[in-house]
Amino acid sequence: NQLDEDIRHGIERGEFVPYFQPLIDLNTRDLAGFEALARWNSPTRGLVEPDDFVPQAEVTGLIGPLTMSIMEQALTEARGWPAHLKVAVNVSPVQFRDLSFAQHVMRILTATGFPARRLELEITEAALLEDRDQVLATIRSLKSIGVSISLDDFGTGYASLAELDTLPVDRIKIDRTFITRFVKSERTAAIVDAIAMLGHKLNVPLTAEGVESEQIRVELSALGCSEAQGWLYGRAVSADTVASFLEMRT
Ligand code: G
Ligand code: G
Ligand code: MN
Ligand code: NA
Repeated sequence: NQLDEDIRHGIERGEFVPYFQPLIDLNTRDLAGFEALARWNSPTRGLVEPDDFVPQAEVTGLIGPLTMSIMEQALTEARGWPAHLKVAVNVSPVQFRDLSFAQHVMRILTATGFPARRLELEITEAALLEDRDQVLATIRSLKSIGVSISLDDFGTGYASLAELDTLPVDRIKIDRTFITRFVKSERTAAIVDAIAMLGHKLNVPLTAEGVESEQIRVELSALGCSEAQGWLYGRAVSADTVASFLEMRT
């Protein structure tokens, strides 16, 4: 189909680029790094958001090359940033089932010279549903070279709490639907409380996504959330915008 063809050619022509959304350390209130979010700079469609191409690319297998291209560009950019900043990259569940994925990541780390310990890969709970042993093997080999793994969109997926028990994740990202609602709804607040408690007990730090107000930030800090991301701090912006922002601060 046309979309598929356009995505394929778009990858070849370098139309897919990373945008970057700031991650804030809630303890120091300082910038902790950025999450890379793919954007499609299409000559015919304009600037396209992931919801309009990621699902299609997952079906056709193009998500692999697309994400690796985003990762490589993001790490190339990030090499010029201050050395304490990390980069988070979204990885599709299908990629975690690919036995060569960890090697691809290592190749990109070597090629870009970006340190593994500053790279965080975000997986969603859906990754855990199929081929669990393979997914675990991939996670283990990535962790063995120093890459960290975070569980994205937590609370909306299908992973049972029992799976969290055996899954070696370094961070949990609370889905933004909970965060945007929780100051307005006691039920949602109870759920966020429970997730915060879970993070503490499992000794896994939490990131809150979708932080849109100072009031939400205060409540999350009180709950012991260590990192935040959202429009309160900034939307995803181009690499050039990040570069000039970072230059201004130093
Ligand atoms: O920026 P936006 O909120 O539209 O991104 C929506 C979602 O799209 C992200 O949460 C992430 O799950 C997915 N996504 C963004 N960039 C990439 C990418 O490079 N690779 C993969 N596999 N998913 C991505
Ligand atoms: O990886 P993930 O699918 O969570 O990507 C983050 C998505 O969340 C992006 O599509 C981005 O546009 C969106 N987003 C980021 N910050 C906020 C926010 O503060 N509020 C809302 N409503 N959406 C946000
Ligand atoms: Mn994400
Ligand atoms: Na998310």
